[in-house]
This record gives sequence, C-alpha cells and structure tokens, in this order.
Amino acid sequence: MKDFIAGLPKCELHLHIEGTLEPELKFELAGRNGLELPYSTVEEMRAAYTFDSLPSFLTIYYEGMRVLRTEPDFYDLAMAYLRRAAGQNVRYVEIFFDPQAHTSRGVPFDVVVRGLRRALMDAYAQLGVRAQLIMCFLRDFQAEYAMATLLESLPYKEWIVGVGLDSDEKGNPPSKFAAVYERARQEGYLLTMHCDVDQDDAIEHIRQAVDEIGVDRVDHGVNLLEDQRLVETVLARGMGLTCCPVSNGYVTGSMKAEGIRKLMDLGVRVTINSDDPAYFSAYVLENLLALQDALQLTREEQAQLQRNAFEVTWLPRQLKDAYL
Ligand code: ES4
Ligand code: ZN
Repeated sequence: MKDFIAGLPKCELHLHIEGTLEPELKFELAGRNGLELPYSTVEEMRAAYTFDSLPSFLTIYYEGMRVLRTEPDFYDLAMAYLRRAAGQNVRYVEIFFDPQAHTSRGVPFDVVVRGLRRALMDAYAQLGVRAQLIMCFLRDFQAEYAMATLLESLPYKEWIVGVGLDSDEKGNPPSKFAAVYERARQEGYLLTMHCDVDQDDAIEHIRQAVDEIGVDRVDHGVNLLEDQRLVETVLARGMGLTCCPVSNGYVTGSMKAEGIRKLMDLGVRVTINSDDPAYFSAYVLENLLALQDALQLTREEQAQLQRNAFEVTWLPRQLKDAYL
C-alpha cells in the first residue's frame, strides 16, 4: 500500500512556502545574509521545534523566516520545496505565501513575488511540476494592511491565482476581512481562507467564510461536520477542503482522522496536504501515510483523495482534465 500511495500522481493545495524552510537552508541563508541564529547546529534548531498550539508554532515560524531577504533567497526556498515535491510525485501545487511577514520587516513585495515566480517557472521547465501562487493575508494584522497588500499585488495579478487568510485565528474572524475579500473577488482572484481545526467559533468561522464571503475553498475546515446545513452547501457547490492531518496533530493534539473519514464518506472533496512540512517533519507523502495508518483506506479511496485535489485546483478546466 505504501508503494501504491508513493506512486500516485499527487496534488498539494495547502502549503505555506515559508513553512518549507528546512534548518539546513536556514543556516545557509543566515550565512549568506550575515545574520546570527540562536542555534549552533541543525539538530539544536530541530530540537527547538516543539509546539503544542498554533501560537507556539507561529512564533517559531515567523522567527525562522527572518533569514529570507533577497530575491535569490525566495527562489532557493521555493526551488528546494519543488524539488522535494517532485521527488514525491507531486505534479501540481498551489503555494501559499505570506507577503506581510516580509514587507512588515522591510523586504519589498516585489522581491518576494519575483523570487517565487522565477522558481515556479524553472521548476516547471526542469522538473515538470506545475505550480501557482496564492497570496495569504495575516489575520492578526489590521484589515487595512491586508487591503494595502491586496492593492500592492495588483501589478502582479497574472502571477497570483488567488488569496487566502492565515496566522492566528483567535479573535480574527472571516468577517474582519469581508471588504478585502470583496475587492479581491472583483479583481479576479479566487478565494480561500483558513478555518482551523477546533478554533473557538470554528463552525461560525466556516459559516462566515462559506455563506458571507463565498469562498471557493476552505483550508482545514474539518469542523464543517458540526453543521449539517453547511455540509449540504459545501456538497452542492462541490467545494474542496484542504486538510492537513500531521499539522492538526501538532496544533490540536489530534490528526482528526475520523473527521476526515466522515467527510470523505459524505462525498465532500477532501484533500490531504502538508501545511508546513519543514516544521511538522512531514511532506505530503508522509501525511498520506499517517492518514493511511489511522484509517486503513482502500486504494480506491487513496486515489479519490488525489482526484478530489485535482478537481478543486484553480487550474483552467482543460489543464485540470489533463491530470484527472
Ligand atoms: C500556519 Cl499551521 C498554520 N496555521 C495558521 N497559519 C499558518 N501559517 C503558516 N502555517
Ligand atoms: Zn495552513
């Protein structure tokens, strides 16, 4: 079964590029940029990756990405991830990036997006992995900063397929970003947002995202099960959920495998993704294998997870069909 899963052509739709920064590259970039790190070895750095909640993870995540400064840094980051993804038979990926995590510390938007874009072009030419970018707003910053970031992105619209919303969800509901999302839709962006597992108000956040904002997908979203009417809406619209079992394990103490199973049985387009693989020590294959251990899925069910993912990609229909 392991070989079968490894051999499946894969699609990843919930992947933060800053969460793919492995300790080895962190040291290399720190050296290149003349920065000191609070660790002296890769092992020491990895040992410090102990999180038991979203805030404890986010602290280390934002701290770690300070080594990213220049266009080649962003290129190298994305290229390293895309190489690993190609090695796991990932054929298509939608990559989140957090521009405000960089612009807020003085790195220009242009540097971030050009470095990532160049890696995407080279990865397609050299590795055959296709990818698109999704720009995430940080929900613990003001909505006005998200709006300013949206406006700053407009000259690069052809390079960015959609927008998302991430970072600390507590006290930062979807409704806070209603105007930003409305404008993003007008500009032609597709829409997704995190509705993290077991957040306070998780089901209310999903309701706002689906009913009020009208997102095209939901990131995580396993709490959808709590509301039968919302399940019906998601089914009727054929919406995808981008679940991340290993990440859930770190952040909530449970992979939520049973919830994922129920959603699959209801016919919801569940997809399995890695979220922040360098920090959670699991790329997409390891996520699929962890879920397999928990649920003993059939080959058909494992294949269905990948069909779900390709089906809910933000690719034109014709390209989608080529993968299905
Ligand atoms: C994230 Cl695990 C998680 N949750 C919320 N926002 C994030 N950004 C990167 N990883
Ligand atoms: Zn995420």
